[in-house]
Amino acid sequence: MKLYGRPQSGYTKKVRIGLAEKGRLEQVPLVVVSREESRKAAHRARHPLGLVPVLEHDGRYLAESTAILVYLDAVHPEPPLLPVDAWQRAEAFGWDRYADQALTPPVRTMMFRDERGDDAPMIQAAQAEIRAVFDHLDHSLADKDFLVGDAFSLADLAFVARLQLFPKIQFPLPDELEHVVAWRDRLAERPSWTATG
Ligand SMILES: N[C@@H](CCC(=O)N[C@@H](CS)C(=O)NCC(=O)O)C(=O)O
Repeated sequence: MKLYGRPQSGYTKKVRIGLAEKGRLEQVPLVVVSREESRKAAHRARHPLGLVPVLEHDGRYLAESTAILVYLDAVHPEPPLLPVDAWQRAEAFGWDRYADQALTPPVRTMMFRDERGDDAPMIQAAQAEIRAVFDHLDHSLADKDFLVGDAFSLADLAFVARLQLFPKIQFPLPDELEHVVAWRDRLAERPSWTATG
């Protein structure tokens, strides 16, 4: 197995966090594909959109971070990333999509904050979107340690690579959202955060 990606790519990190959770980070080497290379035919043959990450296994290529994590969870089941219970399993996929749709776009916008300045309307809108996500997470985490059931899962993992970025985008988690802050701190204590952050 090998993983095509970039160390700083959030979705590459997402897969590497899953590998670290399973104690397999060192066994799956990262083949760095630069942005320039990712647009060329060789990488398009691995991923039709020319994106990263892509997992290679037995001469086959698998695109999409969530699909890759589902595969890794099937071939290396311990510790599981997906709950067994049907409802909780579906909930975990729901959180994963929510992270993609609600958090990734404003965080990407915030990466350009220095160029645009804090007062730019798109930066302010991005900050408001991020705050709305944190409000929702805080509410959801009020009576539990992890987003789904009582264990770390894909639901939490989907947020880790973004949360790791918050110091860089200079967006401190609001102290009053105590459940989110405690959850972030729990995630940050996991070896998978340290290995990939
Ligand atoms: N839905 C895809 C998203 C992949 C994605 O957006 N990858 C980014 C890097 S994090 C990318 O390749 N962007 C194009 C580029 O950087 O040139 C997944 O989950 O794998």
